Amino acid sequence: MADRRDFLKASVLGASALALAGKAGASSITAGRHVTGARVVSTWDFGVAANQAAWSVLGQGGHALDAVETGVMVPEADLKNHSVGRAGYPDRDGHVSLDASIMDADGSCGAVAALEHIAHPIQVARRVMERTPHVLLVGDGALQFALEQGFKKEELLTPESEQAWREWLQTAHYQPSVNSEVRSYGKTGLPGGSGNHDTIGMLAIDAQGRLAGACTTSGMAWKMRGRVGDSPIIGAGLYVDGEVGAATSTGVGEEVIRNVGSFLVVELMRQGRSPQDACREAVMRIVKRRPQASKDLQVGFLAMNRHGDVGAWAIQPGFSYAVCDSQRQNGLLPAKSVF
Ligand code: SD4
Repeated sequence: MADRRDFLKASVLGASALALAGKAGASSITAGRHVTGARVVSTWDFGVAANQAAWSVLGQGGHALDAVETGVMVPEADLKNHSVGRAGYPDRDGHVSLDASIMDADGSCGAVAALEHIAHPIQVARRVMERTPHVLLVGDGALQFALEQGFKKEELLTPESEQAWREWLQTAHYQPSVNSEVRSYGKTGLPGGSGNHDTIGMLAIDAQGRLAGACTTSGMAWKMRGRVGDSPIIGAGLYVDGEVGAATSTGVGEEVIRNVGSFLVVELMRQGRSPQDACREAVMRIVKRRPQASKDLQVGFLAMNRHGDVGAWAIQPGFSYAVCDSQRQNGLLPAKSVF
């Protein structure tokens, strides 16, 4: 497949050159019918560093579930990343409120939503999965559970994020912008927005062929207090079925929830679509339902099937995803898009 050739070339060129390649570059890779090695993929340019952390698990023969948890903790801790974990931009009332989910190949899953004061919500999501009879804990109940589990209560609003919030308060205009992930992190040179949302979704397959996924975010900056996006909603922001594949999403969560996006991508793969084609179809469902609104919003899907093949698609140009396996540690690819 030409896409694979482009990907290999791009891996050599490095992440920034790839980003500049824009829509002309590869947007899916096919590693053959049966991948024998491990692979991890994740959304946006900050996925490169996250993948490397995940690879520290996968490269040692570790479990995909441990890999995705370890990987997404990198942007959760990154003070330059203003919408995942610590230093995330707050809601319109100044509270940093975090959403996260994790899912294993057998359908086990856990999530937290509107969780405050805990720096690594993905770890709490995993505890929900492994130590409770539930799937999703929210708000004060999620915080109470986290504290019972020994997590530290912290102030996550940094001076920089607080200053950005105070500047936003001067107009208090809520308008999610396209690809704000890029400018908020600021490395790729892809077209950006005003920096009010970003999310890491990560999918991995380990050397034993086990799939897992994780997704974590502080959601849309300046959101209403109590707003929950797609990221902690199993089937919307994340879905994994070990017999088929895995999918995750980024962008305006309301549109993803309305279309149960990640579940849809996995079901399309179950019907025989490639990961890229499944992502394209899921994006088109959003565009067809709301053609006018779609012109000004971004949603991107990223998918991996049970063979380790990867694909992505977005409404707008500018969505990138990072790929890491034994051949290449820091590939960053631009996804194809509707517009
Ligand atoms: C949300 N989907 O909370 C997340 C935000 C996001 O890129 O992914 N931004 O709606």
